[in-house]
Amino acid sequence: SKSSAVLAFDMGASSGRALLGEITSSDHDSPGMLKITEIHRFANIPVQMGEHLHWNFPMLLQEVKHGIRKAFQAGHQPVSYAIDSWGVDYGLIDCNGELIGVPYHYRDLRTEGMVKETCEQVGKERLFQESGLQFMPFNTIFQLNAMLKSQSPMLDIADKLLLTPDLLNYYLTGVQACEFTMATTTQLYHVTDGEWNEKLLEELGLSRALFIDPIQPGTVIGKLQDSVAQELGVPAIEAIAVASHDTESAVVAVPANSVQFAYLVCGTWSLLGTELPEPLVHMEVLEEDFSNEGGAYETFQLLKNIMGLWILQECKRQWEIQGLTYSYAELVELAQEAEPFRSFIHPDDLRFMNPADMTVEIREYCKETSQPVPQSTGEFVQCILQSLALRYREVLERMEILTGCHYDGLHMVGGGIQNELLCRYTANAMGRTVWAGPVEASAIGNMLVQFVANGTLCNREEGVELVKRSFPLAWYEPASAEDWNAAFSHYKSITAQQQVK
Ligand code: LFR
Repeated sequence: SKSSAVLAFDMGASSGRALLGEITSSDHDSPGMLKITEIHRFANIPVQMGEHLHWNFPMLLQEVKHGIRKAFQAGHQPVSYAIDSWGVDYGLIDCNGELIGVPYHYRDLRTEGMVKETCEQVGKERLFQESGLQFMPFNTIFQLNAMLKSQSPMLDIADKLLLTPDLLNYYLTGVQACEFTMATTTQLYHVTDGEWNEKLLEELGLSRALFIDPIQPGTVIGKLQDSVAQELGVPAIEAIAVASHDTESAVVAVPANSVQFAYLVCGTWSLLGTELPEPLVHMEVLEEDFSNEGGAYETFQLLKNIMGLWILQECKRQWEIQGLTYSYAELVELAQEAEPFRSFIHPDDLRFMNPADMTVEIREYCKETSQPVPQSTGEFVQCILQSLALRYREVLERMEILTGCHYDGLHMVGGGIQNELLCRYTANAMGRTVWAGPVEASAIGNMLVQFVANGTLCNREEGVELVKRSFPLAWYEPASAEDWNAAFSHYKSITAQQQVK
């Protein structure tokens, strides 16, 4: 027998996908399994327009529409859809309901210097205590302050600010909503008061009216508006607000066996964290520059943004420009042939956030820190993957100090775990087990929240059990402890030269 199907859109910074989720069971006694079917996949390539980097928003909307149409064309009958995406980005809507300008990409350089300037203006400690967030230069607050500082007229005519998933849903349903987990990525949400930070908005000169009161994951936003349903030739299915921040959707799908678990959501970014019932906003957390992001089901996620596989993606793109095309499998193979522990980078040095040429940036870094400069492709990949694994260990150990918990191992989820060498290195670097899976964690977490919302699942816990039954985990046991411990000391002595926490 088949239960209702749902459609999940997971919008990543380099690609987006639509997956259909159905819970199937062969008979009444055996518990159901979650079956996921890929409906649609598309590249998400940002566009440099003049001085600024933007998302190709109309294209993204078109791809989502296309995904909905394709699901029905393939004979599926999803009862609802939901969208999750990267955090912080937004579109501004005018009083006629139209989009003002082209949404900016969070890597656009207009936020340069804005963390410092904003902190001077409103106070750094206070900003942390109220928002609970790590100071990432692209947080919505800094993007908006950059617009204010450049006297962008767009804010003058803006009626509402809609974060990416809400912006897409608006064009599909006609409803303007604000989903809670995304709201907490703005740094304008007061995480302990549980509402928009009115005082802060006022001090910055942002209108409170721009911000819609958040709704919780699991809330029905509305239905596909008639014009859209007609355009696509599909029924007017429901739109659900899930944990629409992709990281939070991924956490819902972590197949953990206890309440206290450590995870690494591994995609373009690496988010290393743990789930807590309350935000942790004391000074050591500020010191260590961790985030408390709002999660689904009244959780908070204490986590740290680590630059992640972006560094490798950018090298790969650079090599392609130079006419050298490699698959990720080939890159990993080349890495394994290269000498290990030769040179390290600090992945979170801001120079790696959006350099013109990542390979040049890595070379420069190694030169400046008096290390051997990577020459071959394999040496670059080796340097990136080993540095990431060591960084994960460092962040995990700091997190243990902050929470006072010990974590036996690390759950790795997301597309990045397809890089088995990274998983293995991570286990080795930490000296702990890595449980890898599922790959499509964000889409699966998205589906689970839809299934709980429509009553197919009783609660999140049932969803987690479903994930455990349906997706086998890959185990990585640590090895070569001595080499990796020595490498960790070496990594720390190199990276201590930067001021990055
Ligand atoms: C991961 C992610 C991170 C966020 C970054 C930028 O995809 O959502 O959580 O900090 O993208 O929005």
